Amino acid sequence: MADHKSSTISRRGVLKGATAFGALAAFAPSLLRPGAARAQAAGDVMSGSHWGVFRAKVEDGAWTTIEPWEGDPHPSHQLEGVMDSVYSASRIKYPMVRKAYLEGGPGASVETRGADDFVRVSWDEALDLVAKELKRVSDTYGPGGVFGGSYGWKSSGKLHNCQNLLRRMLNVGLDGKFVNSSGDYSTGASQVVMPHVMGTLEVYEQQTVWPVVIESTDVLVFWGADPLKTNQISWTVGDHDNYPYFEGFKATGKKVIVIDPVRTETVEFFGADHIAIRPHTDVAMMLGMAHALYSEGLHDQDFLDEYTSGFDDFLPYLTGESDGVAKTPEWAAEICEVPAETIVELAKLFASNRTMLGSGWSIQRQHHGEQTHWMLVTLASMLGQIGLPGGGFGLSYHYANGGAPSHKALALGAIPDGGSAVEGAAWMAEGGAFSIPVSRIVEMLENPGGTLDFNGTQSTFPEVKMAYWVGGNPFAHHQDRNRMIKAWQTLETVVVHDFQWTATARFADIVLPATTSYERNDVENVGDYSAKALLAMKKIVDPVFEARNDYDIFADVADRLGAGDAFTEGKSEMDWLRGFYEDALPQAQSLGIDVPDFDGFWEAGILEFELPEEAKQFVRYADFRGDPLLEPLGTPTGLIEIFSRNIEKMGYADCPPHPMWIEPIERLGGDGSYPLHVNTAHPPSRLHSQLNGTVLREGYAVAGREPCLINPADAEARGIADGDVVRVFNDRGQMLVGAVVTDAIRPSVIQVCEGGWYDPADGGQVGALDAYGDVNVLTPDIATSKLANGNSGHTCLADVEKYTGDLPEVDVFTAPANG
Ligand code: PGD
Ligand code: PGD
Repeated sequence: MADHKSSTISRRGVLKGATAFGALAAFAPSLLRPGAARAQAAGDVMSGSHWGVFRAKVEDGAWTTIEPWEGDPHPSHQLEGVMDSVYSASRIKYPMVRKAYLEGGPGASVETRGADDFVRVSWDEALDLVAKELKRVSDTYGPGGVFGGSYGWKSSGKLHNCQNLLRRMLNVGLDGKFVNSSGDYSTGASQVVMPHVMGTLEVYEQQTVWPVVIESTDVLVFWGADPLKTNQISWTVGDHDNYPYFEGFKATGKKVIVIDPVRTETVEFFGADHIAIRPHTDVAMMLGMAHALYSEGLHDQDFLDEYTSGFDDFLPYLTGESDGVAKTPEWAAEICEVPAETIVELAKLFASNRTMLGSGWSIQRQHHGEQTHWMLVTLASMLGQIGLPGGGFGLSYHYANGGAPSHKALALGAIPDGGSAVEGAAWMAEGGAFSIPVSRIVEMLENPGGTLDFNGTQSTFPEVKMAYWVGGNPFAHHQDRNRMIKAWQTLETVVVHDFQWTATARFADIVLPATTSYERNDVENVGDYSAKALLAMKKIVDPVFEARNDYDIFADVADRLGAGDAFTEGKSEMDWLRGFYEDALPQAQSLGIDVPDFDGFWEAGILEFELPEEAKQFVRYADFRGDPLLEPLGTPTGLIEIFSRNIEKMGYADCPPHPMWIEPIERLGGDGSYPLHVNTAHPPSRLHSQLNGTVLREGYAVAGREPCLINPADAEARGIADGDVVRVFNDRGQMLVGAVVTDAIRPSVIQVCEGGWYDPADGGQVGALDAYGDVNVLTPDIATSKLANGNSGHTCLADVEKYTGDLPEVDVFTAPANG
C-alpha cells in the first residue's frame, strides 16, 4: 500500500507512460547544449541503470521514448522518470560557484551556504579553483584536510563509477592523503555485527534460491521487508528476476507472514498475514518467541549444540535468571503490542513447519540496530533449520533480487581507485589517509581531535576543511539536517559534481555539471545476484548543456595536480571498456561458456548467460550443516556465535556480547516526548532522492509535497483530512508534507519516505521550515552503537498538525537563479 497512487502502474502503464511521455520531445531539443552535435542516429539504443535494462528511441538528437527490455520479467514503473531525469528542470547546466565564495574565497560567509546566489564560470576557471583548493587544503591541514569518502548511490557502470574516480584522483593527485569512509547507510549495523556472528557480511550474499524456497518452504516470513517494492532496484543494473518467483510462491498457496507497521504492497500481493508490530520492538518480539520455544521444549537443542556457540551464556538472559526479567511472550507483548497468544502461536508455527525468516534492513537502521539481525539468527538457530532447503534466515530476499539463481557469468573488473584505501578498509589505511564509518561525518566535523570507538578500535577524528562529493546526496541521506547544516559551516570549501540541483549542490561552493549515464558509454552486469547478462550501456544522447563525464572532470583536475597521465593511463573511455571485457575473457574457458570478442559484444549490446541447473538448487549454509568441521564459518569458533567473545572483549555498554533488548533513545511506549513514530522507509517511486525531480512526482506528491501516511484515528484527533498540508515537527526540525489518511498504517505511526528533497523556506537557516518533506530534518544523528556506528535513520518520534499558515512554495525542483 505504501505506493498509494502509483502501485497500479503496470508494465502496460510504463509503456503507455513512455508513449505519452514522448511529448517531451517537443521540449527536449531546447535543452541540448547549443551547437551540440546531433550525430546520434535515429533508432533504438539499448542501455540500463539501477532500474533495469531498456531501449531508448532518439529522434533529432533528443531522447523521446523509453521501453523496458523484453528480457525484463517485471519492469519498474520508475523507468519513466529515468528518461525525464536527463531533461528535468533541475539539471545543472554549467559550472557554478557560490557568489560569496567567488568573491571572498574559501570559508567566506559559510553561514549563508544554501541561500546564496551562484555565478556561472567557465570550465577552466572552475577546474583551476578546485585543483588550487585541493592543494591549499592539503598543504595547510595535511592528510586529514580533504574528505573524499563521498558516499551514495552513484549510477551503475564499471568505468563511470564517480566514487572510484574521485578516490583515484585523490590517490594520484594528493598521494592518497585524504579522509575516506567505510561501510554504507543501508546495512551499517549488520555488516559489522554479522561477521562476528556468522563470519561473513550476510547482507550482500546469495540466499537459498527461490526455486528451493518455492519447493520446500512452508512458512515464508518477511520481517520488516517489502520485497515487492525494494527489488525494483539493483546496485548494478536491475534484473527483477525475483518477481516471477514471487508469483510462483503465491501460486503454491503457502503461508506468508509480514511483520511491519505498514500494510505494504508485499502484504497485499501475497494476501499475507499481517502483524502490525509497534516499530523498534522486533527484538522484544523475537525474544518472546525464543522464550516460548524454550519453555515448551520446541527448540532444537541438537542444532544449538553442534552448530552454535554461546547459547548457554544467552539462556540466563532469556529466562531472566541473570537480570530478573524473563523474556516471556507476555513481557514481549507489553513492548511490541503483538498479543502474547500470537507470539506463542507464531513460535509453534515456525517450529512445526519449514520456515524461512526473510528480513529487510530498516530494522537495523535503528538505535541498537546490531541486535535485530543477531537475535533473528539466534531465533533461527533455536528453530534449527539453517542449512536445510527452504529453512533458516535470509537477509537479502528484498534487495537487488537476492535469491534469484546465479548465472554462469563473466565477472568484469571496474576502474581501480588507484590506492590502498578501499571500502570497508581498516580504520586507518596506508599512506596517511584516514577512514571513518560513513555515517559519522557530522560527528567528525564537530569534533576534530575527538576519539571514536568502532568495532574494537579507537581513533582520532581528523580536522577536515574541504569536502568533495560525487554520486551521493548527503543533504538527503544523512540524519538531523539542522545539526548537519551547522557542521557543514566548519568546511572552508565544498565541491559537488551532480547532474541535478540537489540540496547538497545548493549547500556547496563549487558545483560541476556531470553527465547522466545516458550521455556516456559504460558496461555493467545485469542482476547483482542473478548476473544474468552483461550490458553495453550505450550512450543515448550527447551531454546536455555543459555537462561533462566525471572521468573527464577528474582527469583535468588530476592534470592540474601534475598527475593527469597517472589518472588516465593514456586510455579513452572505449579503451577502458574494452580492457575490462578482455581482461575477463579467460574466465570464459573455466566457466565453459562461449562469448564473443569485445566488438561482437558491443555490437550485440547485451550478452545473456546460461543458468546452470545446480544454481537452482543452492541452499545457503548447506555445506556448513553437512560438515561444520570441514566447512566452518569464518567466526573465531567456526560456529554461529550467539555469544561473541570478541565483542565481549570490546566492553561496549551499548553492544553486549549476546543479543539483548535495549531501549532505543526514543520509541513509542518508551522514551521520547512526541506521540507519533516516524517511519522513514524507502520510497516506492524513487531511488532515495533520485528521480524526485522528475515527472514521477506527479504520481505521488500530495499538494505538491512528499506524502505522509497517517492512520484515520490520528488524523481525526488532529482535524486532518486526506490531502491536507500538514506540519510534522519535533525538537530537531519541521517540515510540510501532504496527508494521506489510510488504515494501511497502524495508529501512532506515520510514514514519510526517505529521499524527499530538502527545500528550506528560509534558505540555509538552521531550523527552517522544509517546504517539500525531507524526513531527515526530524531524525537523530546517532550511531547504532560503538560496535558498528551505523546510522539510526528510522529512530524518530514527532507530532503532526494541520498547517494553516502561509504556504511556502516548493521551488527545489527547478534550478536556482542563474543556474
Ligand atoms: P541518492 O538519492 O541515491 O541517495 O543516499 P544517497 O546519497 O545514495 O543520491 C545519489 C546522488 O548521486 C544523486 O543526487 C544523483 O543525481 C547523483 N549521481 C548519480 N549518478 C551520478 C554520476 O554518475 N555522477 C555524479 N557526479 N553524480 C551522480 C541514500 C542513503 O540514504 C541510503 S543508501 C540509505 S539505505 C539510507 N536510508 C535511509 C532511511 O531508510 N531512512 C532515513 N531516515 N535516512 C536514510 N538515509 C540513507
Ligand atoms: P525499507 O523500505 O526502509 O527497506 O531496504 P529496507 O528493507 O531497508 O524498510 C522495509 C520495511 O520495514 C518497510 O515496509 C517499513 O515499514 C518496515 N519497518 C520500518 N520500521 C520497522 C520496524 O521497526 N519493525 C518492522 N518489523 N518493520 C519496520 C532498503 C533497500 O531498498 C536499500 S538499503 C536500498 S539502497 C534500495 N533503495 C530503494 C529505494 O530507495 N526505492 C525503492 N523502490 N527500492 C529500493 N530498494 C533498495
